[in-house]
Amino acid sequence: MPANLPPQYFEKEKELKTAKTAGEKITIMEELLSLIPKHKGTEKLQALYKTKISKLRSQSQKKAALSRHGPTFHVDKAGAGQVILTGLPNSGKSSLIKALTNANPDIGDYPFTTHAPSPAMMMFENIQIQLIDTPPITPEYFEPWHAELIKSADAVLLLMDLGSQDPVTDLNEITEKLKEKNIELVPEDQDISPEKQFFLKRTLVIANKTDLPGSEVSLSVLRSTIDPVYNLITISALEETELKELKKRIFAILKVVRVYSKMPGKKVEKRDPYVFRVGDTLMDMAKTVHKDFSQKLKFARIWGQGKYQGQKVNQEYVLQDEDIIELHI
Ligand SMILES: Nc1nc2c(ncn2[C@@H]2O[C@H](COP(=O)(O)OP(=O)(O)OP(=O)(O)O)[C@@H](O)[C@H]2O)c(=O)[nH]1
Ligand SMILES: [Mg+2]
Repeated sequence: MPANLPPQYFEKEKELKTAKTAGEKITIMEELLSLIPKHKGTEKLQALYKTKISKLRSQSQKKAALSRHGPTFHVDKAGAGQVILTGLPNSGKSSLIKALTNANPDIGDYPFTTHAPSPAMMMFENIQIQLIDTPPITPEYFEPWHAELIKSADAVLLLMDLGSQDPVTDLNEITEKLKEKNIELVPEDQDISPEKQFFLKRTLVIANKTDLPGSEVSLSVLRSTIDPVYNLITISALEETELKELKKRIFAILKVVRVYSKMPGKKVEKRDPYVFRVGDTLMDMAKTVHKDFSQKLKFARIWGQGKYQGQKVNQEYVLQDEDIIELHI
């Protein structure tokens, strides 16, 4: 079957020949992947790029681990989702990490207090979500590895400093730098097709430092620019206000559901849920619980959402947050 590659593909392919760093190569290959039409005739080509990208990623990771000074290029995912904190210097990224997790990052009123990415786990009810603290993005400084890290994350928290005189210019500076690397921030409820997942990033915009005198002025300027598209969240990382609401929004932006598996006749254990993507079905769950279940599943009973009390559901049933499910084989 012919591949039918579009002209933009061949243009982009030329860039690959001149790319120098692993980060540049990965970015170009991700773009090439998004330009390849998805059908049987291109499966081999898609697989080729995916293999090359994963090889380059693991090589870069090893290199970063060997270099004493180089920051880590890639952070292995952990927990129910990976969320990256982004912002200008001093916007309060590390302060927020400190407030939301058990991590104890360096915090300072000078730029680049944080100089390497650093993951930390945030507890949300009965699951853990991985947050990544990062160095700031500035008009002069935005390394390819940093863009890569954002592209592979599941969502972004963009920190805005309400102590700033001009938060709109701050916002533009960040979005311009991201755009240079083909990253576009999008609102939290936007659906993203798999081909675009590296380039469109669901984002919560967080206005930090509400405790500062005069912060209301910056806040109203910022609101007039981005509300209601982004439904701005206002917090003080220092005084730890509004963090409960923020945590809920972080969970929601990941678009995942928690599901509890229950043995017939036994009580449900709610400590350690399975985590699935919104839209996943009972069959996805059966495959995860045990490989045999996908073949042998006869039916399931469900409790949850205030409307199910042990009713039977079939394989296509779409899982909902906090469902309790009893699989019968
Ligand atoms: N008043 C006030 N100050 C804050 C708040 N959050 C952070 N700060 C202060 O802002 C300064 C920068 O905080 P950091 O958390 O280091 O900021 P950062 O974004 O991690 O900075 P870089 O690592 O340089 O990018 C520190 O002096 C913090 O104490 C807040 O909610 N209110
Ligand atoms: Mg920091």
